[in-house]
Amino acid sequence: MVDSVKQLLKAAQEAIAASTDARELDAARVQYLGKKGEITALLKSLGGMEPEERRDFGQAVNRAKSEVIDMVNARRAEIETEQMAVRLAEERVDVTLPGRGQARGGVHPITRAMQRIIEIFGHLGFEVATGPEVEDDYYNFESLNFPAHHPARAMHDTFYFGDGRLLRTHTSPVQIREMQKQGAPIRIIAPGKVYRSDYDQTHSPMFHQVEGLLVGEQVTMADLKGVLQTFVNAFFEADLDMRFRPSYFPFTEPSAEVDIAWHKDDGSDPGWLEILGCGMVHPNVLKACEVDSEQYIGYAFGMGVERLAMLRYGVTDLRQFFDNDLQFLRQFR
Ligand code: 2NM
Repeated sequence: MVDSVKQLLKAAQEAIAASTDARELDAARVQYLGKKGEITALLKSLGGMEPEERRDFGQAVNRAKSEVIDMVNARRAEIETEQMAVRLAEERVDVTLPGRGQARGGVHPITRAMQRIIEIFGHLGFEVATGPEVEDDYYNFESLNFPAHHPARAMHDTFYFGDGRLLRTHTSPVQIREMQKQGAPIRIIAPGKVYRSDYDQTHSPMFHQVEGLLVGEQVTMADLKGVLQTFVNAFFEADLDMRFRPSYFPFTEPSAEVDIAWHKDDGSDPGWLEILGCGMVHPNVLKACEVDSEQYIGYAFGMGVERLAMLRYGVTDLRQFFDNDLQFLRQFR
């Protein structure tokens, strides 16, 4: 009888040794030790034996059972070690290999120009204000003293959503919102994306603007000119001649366009180049923001970032800023 246990033990040992992964090993374990396993069946049969026989046989079966348990555990540890060795070999990393050349990215020239502008005005005490790109007629036009059917609205080539909303054509709405919030005095710039339905060598339907606004007591156009001269010299890192030329904007009175004396690289005669617009904030704009236009006076200005970046970096087609041609962009790294 005990011989049969030995045979069973031998068969179990072979099955366990033959198992090559956790699943096969578990199948072998279930075959011998499971609820309906062969050793379990022998243990169940003890109940029907004579006491004499039962003692020896019981000891043999119990010993066999603990041996099989030990064998399963030992084999499980072996399998785990084998599998770990395989994984380590497969996932081996050669730390001596040279790295793949990772190209260094760079900041887009428009972003860089924008950061420069923000930094320069930051030194002059201007805080950055931002606001929504989707606006309505009130903030984009009406509060800025655009008469209802004034041609200046058409000049802006506005994108309308058809439900009263529109894409802002300038960042002035940000200044209105900020002035309504903060009141006067105030000194802010509003950088951001603006949208006009226009597309050629010098126009893109989305472009970037920085507008500035200062409102205080006894502010003059000379203050405005001084700030803009300082800005222009800092931005172009040069001592540039600058002039105000009379112009018209609904939101400023008087209004001016600012030209700088520009020497082209080709050696031709210097000429005047328009780079921004400005003026003294129209009293109606202050009134829309509930700022007392008797006590307060302000100046404002606005510039196109692409235009300034073109001049600063010698780019001749504004569309290059939006093509994302890496050969073009790498020049600014
Ligand atoms: C320009 C030219 C002149 C301007 C006006 C305002 C506001 F909101 F305060 F009325 N912000 N920016 C302004 C004035 C913008 O861009 C050519």
